[in-house]
Amino acid sequence: MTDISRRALLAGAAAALPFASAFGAEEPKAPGLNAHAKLKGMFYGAAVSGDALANDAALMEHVFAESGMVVSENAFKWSDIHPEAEKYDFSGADALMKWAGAHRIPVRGHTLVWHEANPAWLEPALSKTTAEKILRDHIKTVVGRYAGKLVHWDVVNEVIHEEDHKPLALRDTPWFRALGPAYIDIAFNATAAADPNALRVINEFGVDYGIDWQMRKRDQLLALCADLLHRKVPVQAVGLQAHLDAGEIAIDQKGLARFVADIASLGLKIIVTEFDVRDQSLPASVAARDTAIAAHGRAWLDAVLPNPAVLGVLSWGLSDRASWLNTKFPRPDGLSQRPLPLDAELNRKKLWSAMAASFDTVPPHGPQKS
Ligand code: 9MR
Repeated sequence: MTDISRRALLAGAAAALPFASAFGAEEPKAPGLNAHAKLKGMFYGAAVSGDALANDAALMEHVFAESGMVVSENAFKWSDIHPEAEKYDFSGADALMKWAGAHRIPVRGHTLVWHEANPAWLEPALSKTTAEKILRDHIKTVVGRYAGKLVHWDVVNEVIHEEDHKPLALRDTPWFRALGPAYIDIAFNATAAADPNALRVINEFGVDYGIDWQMRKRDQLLALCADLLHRKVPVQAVGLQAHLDAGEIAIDQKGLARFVADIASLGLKIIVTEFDVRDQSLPASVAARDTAIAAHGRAWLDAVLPNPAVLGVLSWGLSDRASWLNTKFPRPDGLSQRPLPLDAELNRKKLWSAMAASFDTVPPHGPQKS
């Protein structure tokens, strides 16, 4: 029996007995974050990079131990999966599907429409006459290939940007310029047609804090969702990215909980899709950073998770050994950030405990479907 198939079998056993370890003496014994989430009818999962999948077996073992869902950090984006107009490259996406299938871990798809991570050919190719067919063909091909295998799709990503002064506060993107707001309807309808069973998500960032622009963005996201639902566009869930900043103001728990309740009252589910807590404005002390990060993350989760419409939480990576934040928001002192549940040596941090404790303290959400 290969190591992978042995683990796949053990995963089933571990799922049946959430507090029984499936591992030998050298492996973590305490239940993973997903076991904590699962007891409350939710899931925990992590984004996986192609590099981790190909080169970091130790990290992937921990992904397996902690996760009840995975998402590819980049492999399903246009730049990876559709690099030339007439050429798809499924190699990265298929590699994650293979790993997840062997480990019996559900996979979510990210993302079908975004203004970033697009191949060079795309923007010049989009015009009023071509864009709809390009979008429909891409979705039919990509969603169709993984139909019945992916549990969610982030259909559109980061479509709100009030500074662009467009209707419904929509972002001015190549898709918007070619098709107007209708590109969102087209994307959701095409996804529903290609895989009716994958949960269709509108994914957004910058709605985490009670600061002016984020409070307006909460209202803009709610208004957009209400408009889509009113016009029978088949959106089913809101993805809250939750890229938090421990140096930001305190979490407005009441306002945040109300925002989540407002999403739920539209009949939409909620998924925390890209949780991490950056620390680039905090002093260097690791102990102080870890404490602040854990408290900040816990405050956010404690406000959001009690809502029964919340299906689960994914963090954007599992271990501090690889995070986008060190490139995008480097610390002035050059130290690595500590945004994720495991440290760079794959040890559980205070943030891990805070996440587990947040799952432990919410009322059960009822049985999980996916
Ligand atoms: O973490 C991702 C990084 O590796 C990529 O270079 C980048 C561009 O594709 O995207 C990062 O992930 C983003 C996600 O897809 C959407 N929300 C924000 C994430 C961080 O930038």
